[in-house]
Amino acid sequence: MANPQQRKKEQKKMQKEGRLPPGQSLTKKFPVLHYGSVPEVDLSEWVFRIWGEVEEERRWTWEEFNALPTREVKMDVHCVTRWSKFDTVWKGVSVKGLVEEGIVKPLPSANFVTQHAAGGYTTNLPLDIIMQDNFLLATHLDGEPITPDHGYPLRGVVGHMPEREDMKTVYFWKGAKWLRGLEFRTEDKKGFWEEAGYHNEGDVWKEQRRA
Ligand SMILES: Nc1nc2c(c(=O)[nH]1)N[C@H]1C(S)=C(S)[C@@H](COP(=O)(O)O)O[C@H]1N2
Ligand SMILES: [Mo]
Repeated sequence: MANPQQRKKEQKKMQKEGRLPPGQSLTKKFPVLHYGSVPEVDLSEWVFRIWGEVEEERRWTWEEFNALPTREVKMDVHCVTRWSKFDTVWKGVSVKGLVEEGIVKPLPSANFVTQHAAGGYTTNLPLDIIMQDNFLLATHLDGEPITPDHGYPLRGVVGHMPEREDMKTVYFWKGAKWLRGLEFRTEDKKGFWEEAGYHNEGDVWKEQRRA
């Protein structure tokens, strides 16, 4: 386990490199945070859906989902409760990739996307952010399937890619664990924590924690 001195040293390094957002501190652990309990999953009944403002609705079984093209993305994830975890490597399906390959076709009327999770959790983002390289429908973290606590078998993930100043980075709550579908929408609709008073946009660098 990391000793406190080592943690401080690494935090300083990240700060120097401009990778530590305001009000955050580095953790070597991976805290578990969610409302409610960890849902049971039966992969034989699992279905992932994309619906709403798209040319055609999509549905994939677990097997079909795993046949979609995947990407690996290294990111720093920043939780609104002030911990940051650096250089996490996620593998999964990119929405940008699905759109580029013509597998999903958003209508011109699509402006926002709501992630829907098992158990009713939702979170909302502009389509622009869902289409960035730092948003992934992730099945794996650091080479291993995501654990049940962290969203098995699939979660939304959004984080900071240090070399990519062009992309907006939002807090980690904007990635739904136990993700079951994406709803493309014309109008924005606040999700679970956004309704509870978290900032609707949640930009990490602007410290948009609460509304
Ligand atoms: N389904 C679901 N996803 C969720 C949440 C939740 O309550 N339910 N909480 C969010 C919050 S507030 C955070 S900080 C992150 C935490 O992810 P972790 O437990 O993997 O660290 O998950 C987000 N995704
Ligand atoms: Mo959170």
